[in-house]
Amino acid sequence: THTPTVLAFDLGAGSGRALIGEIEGAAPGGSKRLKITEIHRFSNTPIRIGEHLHWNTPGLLQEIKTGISKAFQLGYKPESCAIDTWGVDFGLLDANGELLGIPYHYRDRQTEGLVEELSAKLGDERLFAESGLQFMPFNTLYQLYAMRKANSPKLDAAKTLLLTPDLLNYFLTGRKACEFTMATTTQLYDPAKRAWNKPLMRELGLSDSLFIEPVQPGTEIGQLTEEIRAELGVPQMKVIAAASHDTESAAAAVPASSPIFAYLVSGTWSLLGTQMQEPLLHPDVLKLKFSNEGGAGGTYHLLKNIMGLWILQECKRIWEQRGEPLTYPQLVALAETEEPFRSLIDPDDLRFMNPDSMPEEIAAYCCESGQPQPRTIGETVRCILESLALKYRMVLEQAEQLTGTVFDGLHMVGGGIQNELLCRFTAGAIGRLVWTGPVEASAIGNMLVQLKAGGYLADMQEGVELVKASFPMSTYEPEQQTEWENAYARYQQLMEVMSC
Ligand code: LFR
Repeated sequence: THTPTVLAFDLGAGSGRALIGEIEGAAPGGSKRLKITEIHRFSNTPIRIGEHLHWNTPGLLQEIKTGISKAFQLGYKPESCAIDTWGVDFGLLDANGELLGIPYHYRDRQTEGLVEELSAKLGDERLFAESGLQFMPFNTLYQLYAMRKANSPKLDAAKTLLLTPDLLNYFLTGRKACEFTMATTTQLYDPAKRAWNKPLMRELGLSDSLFIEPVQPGTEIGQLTEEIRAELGVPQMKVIAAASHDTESAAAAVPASSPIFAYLVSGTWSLLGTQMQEPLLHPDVLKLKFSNEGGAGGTYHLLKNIMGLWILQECKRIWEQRGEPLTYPQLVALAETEEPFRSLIDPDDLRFMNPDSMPEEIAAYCCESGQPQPRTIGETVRCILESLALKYRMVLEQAEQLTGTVFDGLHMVGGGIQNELLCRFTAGAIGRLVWTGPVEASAIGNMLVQLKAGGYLADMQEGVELVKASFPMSTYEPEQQTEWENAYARYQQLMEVMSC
């Protein structure tokens, strides 16, 4: 029998992976299951060149090629492949269709101060009404404005802007496209008008013809070019636009049992949100700093970026440099035996975006807010994980306030759920159930869009049912409710004091 097979590339800020997805039991009467197999994994390390931080874009393309070769060498026959990545970043193409320069990394410091500058120039209400987004300093808007202010010759020469997944798809197929979910992360796409915000581009001295008309997830972009097939020795394969923003791929794979649910995509970032049918452009969304991002299957997602495990990843890197190379399980084990709620931070304080030394930055925050500074690695990790969990509660309650919904629990998906202490803390902090799984949500959501495009799923809801039938979910019950309630009261006070 025919086994529908697809290949998904999921690129995160720290690593990328290629996974094969197969629908087993697809024969009539069989109970269908999605089987996923990781065939390639690689690290994704930003590169500092001079003053700027860049992505290793050619290196990523090379890894994608390796993934394609491996798929066929291993005997799989994927009908299609698709790529999802982090949001906002892009490459610029010149008039000959060649890449201009090396794409910037969203943590590059070129956009420092620009959120304030554009808010003063254009007003928060307008910026929000025309984008529906929380003003994150790395949004495409601010990156392009930074290049404009620097009189970037690359920007002058640019004819087309392609967001990262579209750029990689272009390298594979020779076809330029713009996928919708990524377009909505730029802060240059107007969700009410469902069109690019060309007046704003012109007002900021940006060309209004850089961006291509968006296409929906599931659109076929093209086939592998002849050159790539010859280079890799592989047959024809379709390249499909996934819900190519990783967060939206992950959200599409949340095994929720009702259409209204709250989720947390946990990785380098923590994205906490809920699926909607329309963007919510109410002024309170601006006030509470939530975003409306386009999703798969015609959905919109109301969500908030929380700094996430980045803070722990950075501490780990610094401790390694200082001769303390600990694994995540070791770090978590140290945190587990430390005194609870000794010191707390706001993970979303911008000082944590890209500091030179994360542990020192945490200590400085604690000192400035009149709390004891973490003295040991264990104390620091405990502070990070408890603070994240408390922040999740705050944001979950804000999402409820904005949508007028009460959520009975929180679905956590993504690599971060392997940190069981964080899942336990989250259940404690929110005082409700936490369901975890699947870990590979982004890759799975990527596959679902391909399988739907291939005609193997009627709609995305059928995809969610497939996820439920295929991957186990764990449940965490809330513990130590009095302690968490007290900590949350303290946390709210801290947020108030530190935001003055
Ligand atoms: C998560 C993510 C977030 C986006 C951030 C930067 O991987 O895609 O959704 O805000 O990365 O692009």
